[in-house]
Amino acid sequence: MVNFLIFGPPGSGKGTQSVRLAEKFNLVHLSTGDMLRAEISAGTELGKKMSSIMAKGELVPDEVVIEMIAARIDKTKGSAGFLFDGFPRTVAQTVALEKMLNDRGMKIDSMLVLDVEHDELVNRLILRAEQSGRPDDKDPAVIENRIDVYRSKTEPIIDYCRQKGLYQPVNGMGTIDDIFVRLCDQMKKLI
Ligand code: B4P
Repeated sequence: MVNFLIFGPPGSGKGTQSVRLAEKFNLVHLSTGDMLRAEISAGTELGKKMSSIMAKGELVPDEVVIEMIAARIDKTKGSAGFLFDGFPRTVAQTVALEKMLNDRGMKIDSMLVLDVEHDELVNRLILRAEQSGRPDDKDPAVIENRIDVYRSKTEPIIDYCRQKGLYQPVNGMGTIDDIFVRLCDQMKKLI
């Protein structure tokens, strides 16, 4: 099992690239953003509680996403590995993920960090808003808040992972195809 984190600010291409990478390397793609949006679409109690937090661009509580991921890890035993997309987003989530994996005889093998300029992030999300109808993409103030939340709460994970030798920066500027090739080159070193 080889387990990757795909990491970067909102709009950096995590979700876009994860779909392709999971297919190429036969990994299980786990996106907490997708799982939360599925709860909202299904109109569950959890979805109702989380939708206003997400619409403001804030992070949902750690225990909610940790529980979701734990349930999915146990359902998908025996795969080639996991590709965690948008999770972890806090150091507490990272520690919880490490424990979850360690308890099951696994570990985080690599953290791929997409590096993208601020203006490009905003442009991509504004463009996506036209097609996705996602409330957190529609309002420029919410986009800025998501980027601020990333810098203050999520980015500290980079230092945590760097100390463990897991950090692998990847240039996230350019076409989707070019970035895919860069990510594949990094991943092939481990798979
Ligand atoms: P996510 O679903 O993770 O969404 P995101 O950060 O906006 O990035 P995403 O992966 O979807 O977009 P991508 O960069 O691929 O999170 C949404 C919300 O859920 C969070 O704000 C939070 O409230 C909550 N949440 C999720 N996980 C959580 C957790 N663990 N803890 C707490 N809360 C959590 O792509 C963006 C756009 O750019 C797309 O339209 C794409 O087509 C385009 N694009 C990508 N690459 C491009 C390129 N190279 N060139 C041009 N366009 C490109």
